[in-house]
Amino acid sequence: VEPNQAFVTLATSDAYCMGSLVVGKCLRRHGTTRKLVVMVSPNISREERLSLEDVFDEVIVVDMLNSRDRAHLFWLGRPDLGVTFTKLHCWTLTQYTKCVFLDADTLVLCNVDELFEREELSAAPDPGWPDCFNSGVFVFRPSLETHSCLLEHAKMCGSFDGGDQGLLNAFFSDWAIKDIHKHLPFIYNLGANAIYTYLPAFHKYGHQAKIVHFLGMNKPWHVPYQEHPSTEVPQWDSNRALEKYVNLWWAEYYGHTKTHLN
Ligand code: UPG
Repeated sequence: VEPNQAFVTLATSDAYCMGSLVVGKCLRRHGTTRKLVVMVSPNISREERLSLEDVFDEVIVVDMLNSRDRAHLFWLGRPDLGVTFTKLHCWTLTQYTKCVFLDADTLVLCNVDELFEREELSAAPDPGWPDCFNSGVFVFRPSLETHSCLLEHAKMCGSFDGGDQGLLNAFFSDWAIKDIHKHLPFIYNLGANAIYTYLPAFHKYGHQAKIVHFLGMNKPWHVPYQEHPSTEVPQWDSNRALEKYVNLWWAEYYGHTKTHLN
């Protein structure tokens, strides 16, 4: 057990709490030896908070930060994502020396503790613009100094997408070219949309996936749970491939998955 290292996630609404709960449950099920931390905003319900306390070592209440950057969020097509600035608070968790941040809409498929061998700021390429990293999965070192530099940067320059990802890419701006060790393989942050955009690659490499990320508007908690999904997934059907992960997400949510390590 590594008491100085933690996985960290974030939820600012009850819907995203469902996602965070699944992140915590799948990390536990796959036998992580690291601490589990969830940052929540003060508005989440008592029920959601109690279920998070069952799974996480720490449930930390943080202030909601919002970029309120309507113009850039408009280009992103996601007016709701200004609150992702709240993610920046993860740098204040200085009771840990190294952490891995996971968005609430990620699903961990196996033990990924080896991510702690990486340095700040390690992340996988964003499927939409691979010279930017996707900020749904990243390795970082908590530091109050970095935290205040990030807030200062946000104040001075804003974010080119209105959310945390634009800000973090501008701040850690040499990520694309400086150090290949800081490029996590795509299998640590398999954007669900990549299944549609490069289906042959998904067929070749998809079985190696370690973390699936349901980025974009459609989240697994918006999709009804199929108690008895068909097990046959036709090779050519990207919808069905995605359905398999959505069902696994619900199985984690309800605790229907096997508890032994695999
Ligand atoms: N989040 C909340 N409440 C919200 C919105 C977001 O808690 O109302 C948290 C949550 O942990 C979520 C994360 O912020 O998973 C990112 O938001 P999400 O809606 O999942 O964004 P994505 O669709 O994944 O979009 C991308 C990146 C993401 C980045 C975001 C904004 O994948 O990592 O935060 O763009 O730059």
